[in-house]
Amino acid sequence: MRRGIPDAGYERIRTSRRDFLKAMGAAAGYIGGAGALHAALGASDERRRPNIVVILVDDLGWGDLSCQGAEDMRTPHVDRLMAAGMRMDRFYANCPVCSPTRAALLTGRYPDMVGVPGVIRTHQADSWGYLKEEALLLPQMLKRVGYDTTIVGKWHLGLTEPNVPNSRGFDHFHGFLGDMMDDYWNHRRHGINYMYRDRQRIDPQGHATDLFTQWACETIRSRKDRPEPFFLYLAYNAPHTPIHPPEEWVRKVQARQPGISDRRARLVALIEHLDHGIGQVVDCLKETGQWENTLLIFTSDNGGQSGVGANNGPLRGGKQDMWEGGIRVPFCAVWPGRIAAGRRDQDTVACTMDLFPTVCEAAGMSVEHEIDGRSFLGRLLGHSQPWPDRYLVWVRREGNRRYQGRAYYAIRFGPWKLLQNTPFEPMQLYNLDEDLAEEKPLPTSHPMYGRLETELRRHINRAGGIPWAKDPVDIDRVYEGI
Ligand SMILES: [Ca+2]
Repeated sequence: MRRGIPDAGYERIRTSRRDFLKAMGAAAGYIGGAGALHAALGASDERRRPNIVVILVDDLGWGDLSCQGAEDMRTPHVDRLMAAGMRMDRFYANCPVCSPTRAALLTGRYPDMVGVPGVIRTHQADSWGYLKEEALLLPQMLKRVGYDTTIVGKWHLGLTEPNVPNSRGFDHFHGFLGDMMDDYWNHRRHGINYMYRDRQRIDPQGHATDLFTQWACETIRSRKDRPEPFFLYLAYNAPHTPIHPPEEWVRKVQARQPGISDRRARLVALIEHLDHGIGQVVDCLKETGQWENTLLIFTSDNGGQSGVGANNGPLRGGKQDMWEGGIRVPFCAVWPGRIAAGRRDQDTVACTMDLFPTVCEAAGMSVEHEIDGRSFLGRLLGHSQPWPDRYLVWVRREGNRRYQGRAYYAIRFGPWKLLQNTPFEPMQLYNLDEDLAEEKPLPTSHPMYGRLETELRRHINRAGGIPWAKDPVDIDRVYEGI
């Protein structure tokens, strides 16, 4: 067992070198995976394509679930999901902050390859991304094979046309456009109401987590008995700051956990309340008879924010950092009858952008255009899918005093990881297999230092052709009225 990562009760899935070579031998058989699955689905029987539910939570740290080792927390519903399918221990968000990871999820590209290396915000002077208008989004792909597509919750990929959900492939949008809410109850950001139902501004009453749960359940119920499959992207804003749990949930945590700090109790309560909502969504899928034909994916967009009491387990750092605590996130995929329950993968290094081709393959489609992600559906289904090491790059551009509008990076290959946490510090090399906590930097003379540096430069050069700001920028142009 890797240090600090609980694994009781789970089958451990390891790939030895021999297994890997054997799998490579079988690769030709696997490469037809999408086609084979498509044939199995039956091109003429759209009803057999699975519903797809992606639950993306916001700033949930590696250790902030009871099944991930949080002893002061009870998250029975997500714990059950983790046990009901395949859980992955080496799953990464594509960025240590929100917008870029969301861009990677919906495009299958590195965030800076689609213009979103940093957070998109209301004020252009502090906005570090503009989603490339030509980028093909996951809901657009799924619509090609008949999916009904819905986003509930946080969009965070643009505030103006054409970068709003209904113009980028979602049939239905029920949620908010912005980067965060300053208040979970009134849902405003900088005093602006970004809550919409499709293109209509709304002003609902209630806690944001409850609203998104309710809207997700309404979507699921309304899809019952419909012939076409649905894609539901449920992007909760919890447990992102501000830490605004319903007070009764705080009291419940304080009664159960004597001695817990107020700060931690509030975060635990916000997460437990989120867990409760996810349980309702799963119940809704089951009650409407759609659970058996649903691929459900659960993950977080970046690590937990240390300053508000988040727990990133044995990992160093948190949100905003390129340390493991900033980018390594909980992950599971559940698909009754297709993904065996109780499996735990401790080897496959995958990330958010891999979900694009994985979901497309599960829907029986192949991806013909250029993407950076790689489907791991074969691994989820228990096939001997080869998984050669690859260079994985993380980027974030940010504008406050610490970052000055510049980008900082990490790159990983096999166990080797080169990273920096601001644009102004030297890159540091670690071997994650031997030093998961990233406490023992290796010398710059190490051969992997130069190799990773070179590959990172190649990536930066490649992404250099993609603008991350719209030119000319009209900073007064807002979503309303377009
Ligand atoms: Ca986030």
